[in-house]
Amino acid sequence: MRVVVLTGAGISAESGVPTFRDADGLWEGHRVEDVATPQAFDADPGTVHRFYDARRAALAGVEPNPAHVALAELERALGPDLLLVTQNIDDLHERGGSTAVLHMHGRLLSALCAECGARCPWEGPMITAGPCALCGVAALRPDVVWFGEVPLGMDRIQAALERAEVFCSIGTSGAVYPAAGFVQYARAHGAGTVELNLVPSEGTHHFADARHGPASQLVPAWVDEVLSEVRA
Ligand code: BJW
Repeated sequence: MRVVVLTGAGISAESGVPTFRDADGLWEGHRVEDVATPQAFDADPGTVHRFYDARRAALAGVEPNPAHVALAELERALGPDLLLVTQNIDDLHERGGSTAVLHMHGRLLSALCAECGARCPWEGPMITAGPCALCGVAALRPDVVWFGEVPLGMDRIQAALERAEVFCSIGTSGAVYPAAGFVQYARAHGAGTVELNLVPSEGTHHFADARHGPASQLVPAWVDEVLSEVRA
């Protein structure tokens, strides 16, 4: 069975990672729309670095939850027939056992040189970063996709959505495009669609099947259903 899974901040919420648009979603009084733009970074790089440095440091205190672990089990069963796309920049899918995660909005543990485009693994604060090791220019920034920038891996995602038999969206509000449009695209190409979210998302009416509750319960149950179908 060919499956595309899209995850958002809600899958990491029970691990202790705050979401963006729930009650605790503000960071020091800023909405994500105010700090996650190239314009915000150009105007005040210190504030934007502190936002990402704090989130990178917080990774050390969180662990994957049963939803991440269940998706790793799905990967072991389906192999290349699963495309796991996450909007999250944390590494909880990998720590839960997934090995082939497409991070469409980038990763906290990577730095991007705005001058030459080089990427390098990154741990610790970036606010004090020196110059890029490749081009020597002091232009390192978080390797994440801000509003107005093009998400990563779009060709691969689009191709997988066109071939998918099942599209499952987990823990995302459906407020941010292009991810919010995946359900309609997959459905138009014949996929069954399922939403697993704490509450109905903005796009809940586009899903053939919408289940509401905590990801730590809904995801393992859904994975068990898929696995019994695959193994039948
Ligand atoms: C639980 C739970 C539990 C809680 N269990 N569930 C006008 C109309 C349409 C589009 C646009 C427009 N104007 C501009 C645009 C485009 C723009 C956009 O979408 N803007 C919107 C504001 C409308 N998009 C872009 O600019 C994107 N680029 C683009 O479109 O390029 C053009 C292009 C596309 C394709 C091909 C070629 C060209 C880029 C978007 C980048 C978004 N970046 C961020 C920051 C990334 C780095 C970082 O993490 O800091 O990505 S913003 C932020 O939002 C982050 C997230 O990945 C993203 C989505 O958030 P998410 O994951 O949905 O979190 P929440 O908090 O919103 O929702 C959590 C959900 O979980 C809630 O529903 C809870 O109920 C639930 N939940 N606990 C299950 N225990």
